[in-house]
Amino acid sequence: MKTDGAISGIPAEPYPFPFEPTACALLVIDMQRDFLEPGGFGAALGNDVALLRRTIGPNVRLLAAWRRAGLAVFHTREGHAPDLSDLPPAKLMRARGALRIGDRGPMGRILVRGERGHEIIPELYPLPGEPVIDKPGKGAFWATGLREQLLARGIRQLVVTGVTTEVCVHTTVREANDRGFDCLVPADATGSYFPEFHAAALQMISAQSGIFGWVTDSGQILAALALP
Ligand code: TIU
Repeated sequence: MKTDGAISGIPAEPYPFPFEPTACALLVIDMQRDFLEPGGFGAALGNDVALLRRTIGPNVRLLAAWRRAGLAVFHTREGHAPDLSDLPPAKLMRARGALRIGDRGPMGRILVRGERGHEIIPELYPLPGEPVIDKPGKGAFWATGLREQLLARGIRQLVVTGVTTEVCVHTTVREANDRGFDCLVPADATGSYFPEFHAAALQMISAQSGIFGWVTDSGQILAALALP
């Protein structure tokens, strides 16, 4: 990984990330059964969930380090009210495979709050006190109040992990960037059903001098957190 010795921070593309731990939240995007386990929304769209499961280990390690350091952790879940009143017809009509949002599958109704498939996977289950942002869209800032919650805690930087790289992670990073947050994305803690989209999405973040943010690996962030 290329680093610029003149700038201190976490080694990243396109240059080191100026990490300020107490102003930096870990934002774990949509690590839900519906995306990572068989029988959920991802699988219903025809995807192989195994492609996302390699992100679990890096997220477990990052989350543990973040908690140990006493830093801010936010989780998100994509999903809808049981009456689907927050589901735009356009989203319902386009995301259709074997099952549609709201249909009953092996883990309950697809992408509906309160159902088993909507839950965050047990490996990454939120601790009491860690905010869980329920979002009806792909981005974590739309219709959620996330920006206000981050600002209230003095957060200016985000380490954004989770799934999928080119959909909810990317949309969130773009939204955060426009709202003035610096985003660092660890490549191994994000994943896609389409490896080529994963690679391209990460390149899009760091290209053009970091047009949307920085890209690194979880190991670099763990090393930074281990420093005294
Ligand atoms: N969380 C998230 O990325 N939602 C998606 O629908 N992703 C897909 O890749 N389909």
